Amino acid sequence: MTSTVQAPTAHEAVLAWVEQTAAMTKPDAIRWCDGSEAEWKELSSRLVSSGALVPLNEETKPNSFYARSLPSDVARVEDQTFICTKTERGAGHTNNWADPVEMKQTMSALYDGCMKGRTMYVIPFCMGPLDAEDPKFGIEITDSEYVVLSMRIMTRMGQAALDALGTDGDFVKCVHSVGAPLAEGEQDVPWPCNDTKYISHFPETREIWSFGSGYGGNALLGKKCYALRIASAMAHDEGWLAEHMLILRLTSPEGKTYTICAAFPSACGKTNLAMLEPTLPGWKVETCGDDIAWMRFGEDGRLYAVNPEYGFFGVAPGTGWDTNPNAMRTIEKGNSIFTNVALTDHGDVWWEGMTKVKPKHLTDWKGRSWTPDEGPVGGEPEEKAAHPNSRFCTPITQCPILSDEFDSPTGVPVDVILFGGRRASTIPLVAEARDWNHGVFMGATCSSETTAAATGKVGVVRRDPMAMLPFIGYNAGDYLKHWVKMGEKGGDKMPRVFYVNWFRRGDDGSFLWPGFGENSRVLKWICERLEGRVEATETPAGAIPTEDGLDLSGLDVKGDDIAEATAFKADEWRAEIPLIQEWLDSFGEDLPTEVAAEFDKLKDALA
Ligand code: GTP
Ligand code: SPV
Ligand code: MN
Repeated sequence: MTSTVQAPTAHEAVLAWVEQTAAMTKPDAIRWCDGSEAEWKELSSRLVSSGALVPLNEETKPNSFYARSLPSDVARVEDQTFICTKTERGAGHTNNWADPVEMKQTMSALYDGCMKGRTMYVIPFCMGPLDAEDPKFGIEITDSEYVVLSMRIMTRMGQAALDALGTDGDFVKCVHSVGAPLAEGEQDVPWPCNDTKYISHFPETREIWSFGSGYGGNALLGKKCYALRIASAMAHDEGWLAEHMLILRLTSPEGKTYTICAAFPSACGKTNLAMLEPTLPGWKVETCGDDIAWMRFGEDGRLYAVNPEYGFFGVAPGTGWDTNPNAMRTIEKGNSIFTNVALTDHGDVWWEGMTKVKPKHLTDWKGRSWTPDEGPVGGEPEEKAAHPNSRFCTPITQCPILSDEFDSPTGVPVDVILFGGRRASTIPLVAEARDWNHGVFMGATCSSETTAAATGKVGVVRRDPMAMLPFIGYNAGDYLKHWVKMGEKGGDKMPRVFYVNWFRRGDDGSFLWPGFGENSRVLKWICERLEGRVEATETPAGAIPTEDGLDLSGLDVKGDDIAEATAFKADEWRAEIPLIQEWLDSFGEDLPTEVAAEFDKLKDALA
């Protein structure tokens, strides 16, 4: 084994932990990642030679690669994701809990020798700008080159992060292994992983242990594991918020800029809204982030949002020139990794929704020859060419509408918070909260149909508080209480809260609202509400646009679709009450009284 003597740091705790992890996992070599171009070239070439990556067409996707995972390793594994706190209450009723000592015993047995035949990479990284007042560092140890390459896109990593950490800085210890040791001379497989998977978090000691999966959310530990689960626990202790939110800057034709943060569950539209191309003339959107927002109070008492990430790990299907042209422009610049999409005969990528006309021939995400009429050879004609949770991993700096404020160490002042989900009925297109606690209630009771971003059934309605159900790193009751307390602290300087639903459906099953760029019409209404320029109709579920409230100029929609999309329907809300009741009851004594009081108001108003 290569010793750590040449380690590019004098940080004692880092060195000791790297030694200790190597002693447990027993890699053939240890490699400290510097984040250089040369390192990217070397590791990507190695994966191309071994067949793990396919280089894409240099003309259309320069310096980009294609990966196919095993069909059993395509999404986050919520069933195998654990919050390990001393008491079961610490993790709360929405998480899988395990005793930290027992979990470490279980996983140590799995980690024992798990990196044999492989290199152990040490990836120093920083979530958020390196020049932040309180930069949040992490070090990920992994035996996957795919993870190293992806972390280089998704985070600020390498020697610069290690230098900024200094010799005694705090860091989150992140251990990852695909769990597939190689015997002497054994040939590697394209996607090493293990049927046994554990994604474990130790919020009390700020550690992450991941085993068995190579998929993004399970393996790129800076993302969901650190920047949401561990960071939400840090944020609770330190008085800030770590949220599953996009951050966008919207400028009106008069030149006024608003910051909007929006929490939608996985695969429910954050990336698309973050890069929206407004259909309304004169409005401009700039992107700060598409998945995670860290929000802290600034000196002026307002909330400021920072995107801790450095890349997009976006849902590929549905991304096209007509839906999200800015994402298309971002990936066109190359330097990206595509996973589980389809491959064209020209060495480019394709997925459902990219183009209206499907290519005549593709290689599908399972590596089978595929045609639009017949589907894959040996499969069913209706099988999609790309997996529904196939993803592009691409540098955020390539986004043509990236905000100048993206790199700001203090972030951007938040004017509006949106909650949303994927609901075929009940939830109107847009509704404004009466005040902060009503907004917290909206977030707390937010619900959505499940998507392919996590393993399990798709299309089942579940409550997803603040779009954080899979990502709250501690007790969900304490989390809601923290939201209430943040409002008490921020008072009238807190952002205004709205609840949106782009996914309401008509009797024929089709979406009532055109979505995508047309969502700018809803954002305009929200800005007008902020300016006190537009009236609204009060309903028990919040204030909704009046009949002529939304700017629909130039919008071609059929019949009463817009009226149906925006409607508050009391009977549908009455049917929702028992579902909300059941959800809030599940918190038991941990439910904040403020949230219970808002529910009482809703029930009274509907009675
Ligand atoms: P994660 O990365 O999993 O957190 O997801 P996300 O919230 O960023 O979701 P994303 O923007 O990638 O959207 C997921 C899917 O929803 C894609 O297939 C989009 O095409 C679709 N979608 C996004 N916005 C809209 C919309 O306004 N209307 C409709 N009908 N579909 C949308
Ligand atoms: C999500 O599932 O919400 C994602 C993708 O953003 S992953 O990083 O894999 O969790
Ligand atoms: Mn996400």
